[in-house]
Amino acid sequence: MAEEHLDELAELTRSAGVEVVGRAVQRRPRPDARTFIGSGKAAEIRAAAGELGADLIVFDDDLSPSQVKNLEKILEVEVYDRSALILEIFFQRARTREARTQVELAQLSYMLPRLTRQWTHLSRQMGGIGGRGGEGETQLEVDRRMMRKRIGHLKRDLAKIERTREVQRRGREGAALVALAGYTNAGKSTLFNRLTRAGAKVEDRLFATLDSKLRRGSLDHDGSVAVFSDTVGFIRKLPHHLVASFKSTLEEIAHAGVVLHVVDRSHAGWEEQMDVGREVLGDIGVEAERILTVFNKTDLVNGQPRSERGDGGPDPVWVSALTGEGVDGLKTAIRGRLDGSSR
Ligand SMILES: Nc1nc2c(ncn2[C@@H]2O[C@H](COP(=O)(O)OP(=O)(O)OP(=O)(O)O)[C@@H](O)[C@H]2O)c(=O)[nH]1
Ligand SMILES: [Mg+2]
Repeated sequence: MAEEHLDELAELTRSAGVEVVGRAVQRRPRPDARTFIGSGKAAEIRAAAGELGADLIVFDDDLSPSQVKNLEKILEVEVYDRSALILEIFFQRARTREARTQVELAQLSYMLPRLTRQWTHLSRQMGGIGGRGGEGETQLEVDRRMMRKRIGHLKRDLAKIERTREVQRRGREGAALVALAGYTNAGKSTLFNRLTRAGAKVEDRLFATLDSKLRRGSLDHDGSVAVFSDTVGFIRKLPHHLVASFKSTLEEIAHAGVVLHVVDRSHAGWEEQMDVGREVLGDIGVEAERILTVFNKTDLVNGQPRSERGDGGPDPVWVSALTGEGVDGLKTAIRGRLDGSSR
């Protein structure tokens, strides 16, 4: 399990544009309060990092602000935890105003208790906001005050964007909404393009999609259509600041009549990824009856019985978004669900 999780962390790191040169695993009954991994292991990693010329060390678990500080002192390189890395990827990817606002809000909330460290792109964004405060206020207090002010501002902005979204949603009433959801890199955008002929960006890297996209697609030859939505993917231990900030984006999924839960069936960790998907869907209020499980990338799966059942739920639909195999059957299944539901 640890190795699989580190494989994913390596993928995340590469997705942030950083080359991976080594990895290390520490097993201990409980984390060390000061350094998380213990000072012996830290010394070991410092030596390895020196040899490999590493200038960044990423931890798969979340670290407390003081653990990051202590580790950076011992390791003498920059230390990121999992949340910081994911936030960095989101920052790099955010394009629309909504996504940028959501990411900045999540980052500032993450940063607030950690104000002792620098985050270069943050200082760039924060430039020009606020100003020096009252007498006797330390730079740190000024920074904190500026941040809180900025957080308040971003929250108001987001609320405005959400109201616009709500209006758009009402304007769309009538057409059935089918949301694609699931683990990052499962193939949601590829399937979305198949279903709608849209040109959503498809990439073999994590979190290629951040913004939601809506597009009409036909469900059969006699003109029945649905509106499909493609949106941000899920991941194990998604930072809660991000979940809070992306609430409105995720609500797009919560409003759907049918949710296609896309699972990369060729992935070694597909079962865990499917569990994460179900958990997130449950958290945002999607009942099991609205979920249609889609096993994707079946062109990469050999010799599996196509009728294999999930864990007692209705049969998953097997497709290959890449080759198009099974997509007609999926459309039939979607129609069946939409006809069966009261919407
Ligand atoms: N072999 C195979 N590859 C696929 C299939 N579907 C998607 N892929 C590949 O999987 C990678 C990820 O596809 P995306 O559609 O970007 O995945 P996504 O779920 O939208 O990912 P994020 O937006 O990053 O969460 C790409 O390299 C696709 O070409 C499939 O059915 N078979
Ligand atoms: Mg995508």
